[in-house]
Amino acid sequence: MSYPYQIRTFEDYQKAYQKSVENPEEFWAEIAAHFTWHKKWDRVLEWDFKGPGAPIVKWFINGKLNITENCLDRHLPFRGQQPAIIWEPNDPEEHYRVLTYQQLYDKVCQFAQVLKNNGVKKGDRVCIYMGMIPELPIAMLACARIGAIHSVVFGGFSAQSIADRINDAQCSVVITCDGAFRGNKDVPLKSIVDDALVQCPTVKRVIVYTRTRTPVSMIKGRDVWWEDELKIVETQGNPKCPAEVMDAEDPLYILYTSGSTGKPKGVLHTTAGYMIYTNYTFVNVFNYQPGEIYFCTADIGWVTGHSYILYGPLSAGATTLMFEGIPTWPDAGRFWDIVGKHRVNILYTAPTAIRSLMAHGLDFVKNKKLDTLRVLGSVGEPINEEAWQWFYEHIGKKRCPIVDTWWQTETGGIMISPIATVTPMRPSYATLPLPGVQPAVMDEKGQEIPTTEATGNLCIKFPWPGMFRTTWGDHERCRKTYFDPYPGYYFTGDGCIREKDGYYRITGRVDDVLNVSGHRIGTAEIENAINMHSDVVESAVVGFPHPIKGQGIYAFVICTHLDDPELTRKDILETVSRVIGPIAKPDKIQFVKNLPKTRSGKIMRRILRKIAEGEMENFGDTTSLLDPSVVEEIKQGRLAMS
Ligand code: 6R9
Repeated sequence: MSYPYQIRTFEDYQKAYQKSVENPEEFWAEIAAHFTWHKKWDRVLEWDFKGPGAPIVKWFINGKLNITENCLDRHLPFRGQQPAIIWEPNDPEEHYRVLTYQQLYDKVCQFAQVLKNNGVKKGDRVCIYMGMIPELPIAMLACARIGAIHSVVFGGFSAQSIADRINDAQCSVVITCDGAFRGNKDVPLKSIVDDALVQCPTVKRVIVYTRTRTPVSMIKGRDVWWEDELKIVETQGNPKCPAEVMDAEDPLYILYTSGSTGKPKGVLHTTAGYMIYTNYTFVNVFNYQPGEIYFCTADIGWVTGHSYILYGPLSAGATTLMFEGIPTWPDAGRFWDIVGKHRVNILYTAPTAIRSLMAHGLDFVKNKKLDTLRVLGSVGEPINEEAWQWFYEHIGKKRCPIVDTWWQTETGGIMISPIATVTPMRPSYATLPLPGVQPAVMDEKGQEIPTTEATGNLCIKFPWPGMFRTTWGDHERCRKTYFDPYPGYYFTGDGCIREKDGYYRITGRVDDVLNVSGHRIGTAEIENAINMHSDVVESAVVGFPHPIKGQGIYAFVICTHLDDPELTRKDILETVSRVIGPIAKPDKIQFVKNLPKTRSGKIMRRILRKIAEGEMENFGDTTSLLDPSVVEEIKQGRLAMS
């Protein structure tokens, strides 16, 4: 298969873009025609960003299909023997695994049958909490095969976070492993699930895959082994598992993400639009050529893994490499060893990883076989110029274009990005919108800025097929969060600058969402967790610039008593770890007596942000402060810390 809709020149891009704006329905229908459908759609698009039921977004109305037939079955006749997934284990001494399209298909069908045997039906929600092993995508695809909705929870989240997500989606089944290897650590996934399930009455079945041989307790009537269940399917004679025929708008998955309020939102993606959009953007942004080895270093627990380890690449018949471990183990040369070992052509990673590897020095890059690399990509946060240059020079050897891809869990796929080999690059710019994407930059009054040159908040004014449809169980919240701030527009939560030539530079979140090592975490979520500690009266969390993580977490905390600050600090970190997960642990905790509040009782985070940055002047307008002496006190405390 080659890709008839692959953009090869800048002129191609301009033409495609123009058509996607002038005639979006025809534009997407032509692309959709290259997929496998049980029944063609009646109409391409129905939408409303503004009315009382907004958002309403439906693509390929009444079209019928199954995404796994597009990711697996349709590739079998001519690339059944081609690797679909190459899996590199945590420990480089352990043998890697290769699953051809045929093998992946067989395993997905088999496990889909396991799910059926365990009572899973179309529309049921299945929580998946696993490490980065091939059984994770197998479990996801098996869900999609039978029409169940997967909800993958990142392996770094705590029992409490899992429980919240399971309860919000009312999952009936959990798929997990005994444990996961990450660097020199062994994370006891099953026992974390056990802790979570104490609070989850809807879960009737837990399927456990053996990875680490960590001892686990299996609860009779609830827990079963993946391997035993497969044997049952074999004794049933491995019945064929036909794909459930799904409506274009049937839900595919829920993925929880942080916003500015305390409770994570279940972002819902549906079937056809998501598939077509991830495929189109994968093929174009990375300029993927059939047979190439593509390596995305993300964890499948985040949207990048969903769209660009799994659905985008597999729907395109690509070879996707997944890595179980971490970039710095056994040493900081691991990514480059993997590139050499598997002859990787396209590498998609995150600025935080680049900065961390950069800090380890060039010795880890020396003598690595990087000559197969052709395209590099970055995602998750703005890539600073220094990291960009290092990546370009030392990894890409100035031969490989870098695609700085801006997008979000909600957008489903890449939105603003260079197209590799096509769009002229500019460090720290995500450059131009992809075909189908119509950005708008808003001013302080909430109006769209008409000129090309613009600075303001980034919105999107027309639907694209990959966009989310709602937040699970709470459509109202979806409207309030994303569509109320600028009526008629989807609000991204990001700020941006648009230059004279139309190039976009994304400047980061304008709401109370932090981006820590590329992970989205709401300040309110962290505050809620800190406040659970029995000695804590109140807390305020802000971000501060961090050389490796991009943003670090700074917490200002008021305690009832503070006999041993060091001990309390450790206890608070432990609390946050338990409530959310280690990724949300504050880098700095400053104990304070008061927080700077306005007369109306709002915390003035702007001032706290400055103090966290170490900036002690220029607080701007402070006239609404109730008690200015509070700021003075916090400043003194901050100076005493550093
Ligand atoms: C895909 C993903 C989304 C937030 C987004 C923005 C930031 C992502 C970026 C970027 C600048 C880029 N972000 N890519 N900022 N340049 N290339 O990361 O999804 O976890 O939902 O995060 O990440 O702030 O709003 P998600």
